[in-house]
Amino acid sequence: MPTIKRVLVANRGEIALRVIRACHEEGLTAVAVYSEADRLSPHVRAADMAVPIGPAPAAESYLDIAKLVAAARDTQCDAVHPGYGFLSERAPFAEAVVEAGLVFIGPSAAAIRAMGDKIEARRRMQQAGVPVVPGSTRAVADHVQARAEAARLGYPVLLKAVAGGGGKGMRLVREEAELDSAFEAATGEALKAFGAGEVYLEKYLERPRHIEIQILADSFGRVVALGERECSIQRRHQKLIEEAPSVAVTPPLRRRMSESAASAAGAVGYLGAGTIEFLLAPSGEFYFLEMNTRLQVEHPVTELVYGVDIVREQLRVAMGQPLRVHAGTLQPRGHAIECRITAEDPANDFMPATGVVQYLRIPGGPGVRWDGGVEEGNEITTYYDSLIAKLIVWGETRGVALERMRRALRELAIVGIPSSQAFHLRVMDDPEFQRGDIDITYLERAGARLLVGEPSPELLRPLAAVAALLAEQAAASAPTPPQPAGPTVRPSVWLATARREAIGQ
Ligand code: MV4
Repeated sequence: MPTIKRVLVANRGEIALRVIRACHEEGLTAVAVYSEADRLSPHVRAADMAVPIGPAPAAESYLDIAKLVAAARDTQCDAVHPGYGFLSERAPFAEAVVEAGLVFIGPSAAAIRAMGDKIEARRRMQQAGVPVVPGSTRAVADHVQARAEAARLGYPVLLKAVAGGGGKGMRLVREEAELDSAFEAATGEALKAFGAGEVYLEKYLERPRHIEIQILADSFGRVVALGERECSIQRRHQKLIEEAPSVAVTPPLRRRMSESAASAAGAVGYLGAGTIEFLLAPSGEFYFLEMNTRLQVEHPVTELVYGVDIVREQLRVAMGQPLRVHAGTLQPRGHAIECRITAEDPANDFMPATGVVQYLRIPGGPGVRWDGGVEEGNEITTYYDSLIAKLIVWGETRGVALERMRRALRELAIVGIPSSQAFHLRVMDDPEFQRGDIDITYLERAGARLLVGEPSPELLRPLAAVAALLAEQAAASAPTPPQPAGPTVRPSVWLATARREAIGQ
């Protein structure tokens, strides 16, 4: 049984902090790594030790396998947690960690590899009795093969990269006339993105939901499914809002999808936390899409409705301990919603924004969870993704959760950088979202009505500044209240803004 006392957290931001917290609750020490851009990040201070791993560009820091393995060795770590993104689904990283005599907190390199090859994954799933979308069993080598395969499946078809995932190298083909150029485009994009140009074909499903099943597997051969997450609200293959459970999944459907997901995990000898993505067609049929062999961004909604700490279970499994969850007793309780608060400007086509977080008011109160990795004074740069935090709420019903999310979104204040906050509020207010009437085309279709009426910062700044000045004047003319002992109160950001504006700077 592997003894683990110290874990290297090979990641940054909110997920590094999330993993460090789990380590501490499990009685383990945690070692952070950080690039030059992340010197002042909360995850660095939360850890028991922190190792600098190089310059800001990820290729020279968070993606450098040799540096991460060396950091783990130098600090006498026993295990490495990869988080999500970066090296989390790179088989060579899992191999390098194991070769260095450390535990990789995740599945085997072989399982990562099998699921990374989309045709191999489809083959294995079919063998395990998991429904897959009708499609090719081999890569299509040229236009001739592509035409024959598309004719067999019937249009519309999707060209997908064999090494793909995340929508890269994917092309929708509605009729034969479009096939040749789509084949060229998909091949070129796949080659550029993955260094492998092979593509294959699938029948295109119209307006499905994206539903995924969380699984956990231990080294005693037990696989447990923790129900579904509804992840249909996406933009350019970036999820923005996730919830659990899905309004479209009935208990019998949940049972069938969970059984499929558990077979899928069993088929590759899976270990730890993983996710099976499905497309749920309007007909009610579901199809395997891909397996994510890592912890996912949206794992907290599952944690809240199942009362399970997925990261602590990952750590336990890696230590050779049995899962603490039992398939027979699992029932979703209530409803959870997650909004990804990103430094992106919805009014400007969701362009990633950069800048310093000058002021941050974090929502709280009953049923509210904030998984963040940024604090006041931190700079959001273009080196990494634009996630500021995940705001997650729980309620007894979907309606209560929705109201709670609105309340929490109103409590949130972020000054210094544009964010998706107001956009999320508009989604919460949208009747279609409220009815649960969503599929993967929701954001595209709802786009315009979700974007209207955003007050511009140019309008808000002087208004806020005037409000701050008036408040200061009111305070000055009021009788002086007794001053509490303790640190001096910091001047308001708005007051500073007002003074700056007043002197024309
Ligand atoms: C599909 C599909 C429809 N039919 N496959 C997008 C990313 C990659 N994981 C697979 N994707 C899709 N595959 C078939 N046969 C539609 C998508 C898709 C999608 C899937 C999930 C969530 C959002 C999406 C947005 C566009 C397309």
